[in-house]
Amino acid sequence: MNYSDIDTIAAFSTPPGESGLAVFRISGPESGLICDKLFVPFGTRFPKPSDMEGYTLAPGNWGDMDEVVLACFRAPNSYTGDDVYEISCHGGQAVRQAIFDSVIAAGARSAGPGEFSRRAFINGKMDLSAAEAVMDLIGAQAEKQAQVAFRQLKGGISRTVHRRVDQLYGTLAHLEMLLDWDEEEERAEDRATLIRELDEASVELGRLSATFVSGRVIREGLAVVIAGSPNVGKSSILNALAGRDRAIVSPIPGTTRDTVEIDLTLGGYLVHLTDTAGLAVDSHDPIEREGVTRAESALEEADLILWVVSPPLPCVSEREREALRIDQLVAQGKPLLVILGKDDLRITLPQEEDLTKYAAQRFAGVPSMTWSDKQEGDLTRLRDTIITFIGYGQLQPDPVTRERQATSSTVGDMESHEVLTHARHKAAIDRAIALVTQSQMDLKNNFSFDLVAITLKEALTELATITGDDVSETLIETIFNRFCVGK
Ligand SMILES: Nc1nc2c(ncn2[C@@H]2O[C@H](COP(=O)(O)OP(=O)(O)OP(=O)(O)O)[C@@H](O)[C@H]2O)c(=O)[nH]1
Ligand SMILES: [Mg+2]
Repeated sequence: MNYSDIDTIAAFSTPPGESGLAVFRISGPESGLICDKLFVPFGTRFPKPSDMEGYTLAPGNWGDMDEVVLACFRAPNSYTGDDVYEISCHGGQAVRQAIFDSVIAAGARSAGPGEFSRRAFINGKMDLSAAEAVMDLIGAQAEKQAQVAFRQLKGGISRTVHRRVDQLYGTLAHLEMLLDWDEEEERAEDRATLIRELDEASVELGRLSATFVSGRVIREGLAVVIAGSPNVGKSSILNALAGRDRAIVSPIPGTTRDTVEIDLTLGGYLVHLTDTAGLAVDSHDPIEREGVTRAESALEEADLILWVVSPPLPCVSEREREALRIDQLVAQGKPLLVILGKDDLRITLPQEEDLTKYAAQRFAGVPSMTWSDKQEGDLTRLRDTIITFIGYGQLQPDPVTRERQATSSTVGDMESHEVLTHARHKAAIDRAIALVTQSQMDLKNNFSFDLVAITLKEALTELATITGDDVSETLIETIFNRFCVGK
């Protein structure tokens, strides 16, 4: 859709349906005149800018409809940067419809998705990465999601990117200065200095790019999949983590036939937890086979696998098959935690059924933990293990990793560093890194400074797409079209 950015737009910012209150927004040069036509003040009309006043909604021949609060935010001190009027009305269907119809009849246009934020961007009230964060904040289900979105909204990513942009402009200025000199005067030290300057920029950009691993998990949530043979206690683990009986638990193997998915928050992080059908071997039941296929595709998508093994141990061929599958997943780079389940039964079992020994032999090197839904403390240990994994990107971070994380830019020290949460930002940074590396190569190969300057300018253009300082209309439309109407 092509928008005009100068007319007056209007939309409800609250979702449809009955509610105590609803909020309607009008933004643009005509917004004050429109409100004058439709609302009768209780007292003096807006004695000061940014005031709120009580009004009666009296849209022409409809008679009085509602008592509302009108808030006026005069340009440029508003969300969009234009004159904005916010109407808090009663949230019933008839009142909402009356407000919408009369405001549109009085000359406003119905706003498209994200059009208020688009105006804020066009009017320089926020940059593109901040506008994207608005939607993240609206969609945030977990505390950490909201925290990173808010930091981005307050310009965290923009400031970090601008620091790198300034650094590259410094190098570009250095290059331009050298360009003005005669060829003969060019010295090897100049090239070496330029390469060194670009090294610093490249390292910092690389560091920022690496934060996407944890940033993506914070924004999108961690996909945790519980898998293993039938009847090992998978659904019981899902229920324990969920804190409610979401999946059916029974002593009959093959109880769970389809995947069961729930969202929960652990330590402020969003986690998408999936329970799967037991990976039964050689089943002839078509429903069971479909369940196994779905379990396998959930494993493909998993960020973390909880593989449950419980007594009694399976037969030898099944053990082999299980160990092989775990090896495959680990070889694919899938983080996997072996859960040695039904640990409360350990004391009743013969020595050869000891799962700890079994795991040490079969799954050597794969992190594991004992578990029972009957032992106090096990749930806390399991929760903490998942939270640690999100924080450190490892199931068992050694002290060195913990120390390193504490001084690097990942979730471990989010307070002092930014994390990238958008694939679009990461892609732009990676392209900028490739161009900076190309510039360094060209300098090493004694290519002309003109050529190096062109490549560096391309890198700067890539970084400018993050903040929206240099961005195509198509990209702007793509981003704002994802917004909801009224924001
Ligand atoms: N003793 C003991 N029994 C458990 C534990 N966890 C689960 N069980 C029992 O083991 C049986 C199977 O549990 P489920 O959670 O349904 O196992 P599942 O792996 O989801 O089984 P399927 O869906 O059939 O693959 C039930 O009778 C549970 O009560 C545990 O920690 N200790
Ligand atoms: Mg189950």
